[in-house]
Amino acid sequence: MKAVLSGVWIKDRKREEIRDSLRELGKLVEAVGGKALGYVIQKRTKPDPRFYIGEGKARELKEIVKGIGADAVVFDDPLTPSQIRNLEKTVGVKILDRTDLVLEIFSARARSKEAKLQVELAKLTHELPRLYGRGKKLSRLGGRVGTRGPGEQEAEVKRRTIKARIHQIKKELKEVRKMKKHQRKRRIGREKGEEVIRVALVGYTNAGKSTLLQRLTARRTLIADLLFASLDTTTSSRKVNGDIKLIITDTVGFINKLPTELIESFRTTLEEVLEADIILLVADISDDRWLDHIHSVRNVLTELGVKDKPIIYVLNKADRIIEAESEIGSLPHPAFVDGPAVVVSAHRGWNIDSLLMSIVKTAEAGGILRISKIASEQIQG
Ligand SMILES: Nc1nc2c(ncn2[C@@H]2O[C@H](COP(=O)(O)OP(=O)(O)OP(=O)(O)O)[C@@H](O)[C@H]2O)c(=O)[nH]1
Ligand SMILES: [Mg+2]
Repeated sequence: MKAVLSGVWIKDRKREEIRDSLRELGKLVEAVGGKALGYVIQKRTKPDPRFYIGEGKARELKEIVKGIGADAVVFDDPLTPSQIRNLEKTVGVKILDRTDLVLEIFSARARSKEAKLQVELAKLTHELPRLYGRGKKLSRLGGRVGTRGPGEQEAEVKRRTIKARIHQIKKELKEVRKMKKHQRKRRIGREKGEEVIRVALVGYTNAGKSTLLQRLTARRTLIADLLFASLDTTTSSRKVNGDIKLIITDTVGFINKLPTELIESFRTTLEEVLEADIILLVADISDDRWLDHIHSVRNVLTELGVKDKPIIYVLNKADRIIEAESEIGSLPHPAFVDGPAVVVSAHRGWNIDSLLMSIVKTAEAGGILRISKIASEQIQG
């Protein structure tokens, strides 16, 4: 795919915001094996309901696409089915949006049965409303207004097939999920009287969550300089302060404008975040946008229903901004995060002890240790 990136610049957004969002979109294009050739942005007060960008701009886009030999245009925001149709007709190449790309990447990366099912579910959920649009359009070929043309019948059959498949996937997911929960319990069973802290690693994709899990527990999972390397949750454990057991779960990464279809499909996976006592929100501080990434992760957490859970901000990849571990102490404390923050390098193993201390302290302050002790006493009794 050789793509032109496109979007609208709504007045109240900052120039850098648009630029960085497009840069990220370019990375998504690369992640599906394509190449971003350039971009076309239009300043507008609001998107055009029929073409998203203006109709005139769409015609201009056609010339640009022809001129530079692109075979697709990728929009930075979700398009409606009719906008896609209108744009495809006018511009003459494949029209995609951010959601399509993210779904494509997830689809290519899914390995486990659970991940595959979840991605399929998200794709079908994404496809369904588009079929409605298509059905309406095709039905016009079928004859008079109000009759059901052959196009609409065909779309109706397809819709029914998709709905049945969605139902089936949800059932299968429930089964897979039950099994996984059982396995997890067996693998990381709590011994009698043991104190436990359950920690979930969440964060923007590529922030270093899997690297941190490996650093903390020596558990190997896929670590890669890729968007969305991990789609499955991985849980592993270690001891801290002698005999407190830390159970740590690595999860799928987030991105700005994460498609709601995906959040919905991965909800069960992400439920492990809801079960956790403490959230470690991992961010890559060598990335200019790390604060925005934290905000967008916070938004997804809210969407998932996570609230009143202690969050520790883990500011990772410190080795990219300072020379040595000893310089961490002289970094200014980030006053703009609303919780304890620990600067680390998961890669180099810097400041990991402070992170562990912060976890124990947060657990003590939140009464988490005491509660799990009572729980285990009840188990004993
Ligand atoms: N320099 C440096 N690189 C790091 C550090 N932590 C992780 N990385 C690199 O960043 C990239 C992403 O790391 P992962 O651990 O796979 O990131 P992730 O958050 O699990 O990403 P997803 O699974 O895609 O959400 C890899 O190339 C890592 O080697 C760090 O502390 N310093
Ligand atoms: Mg990962």
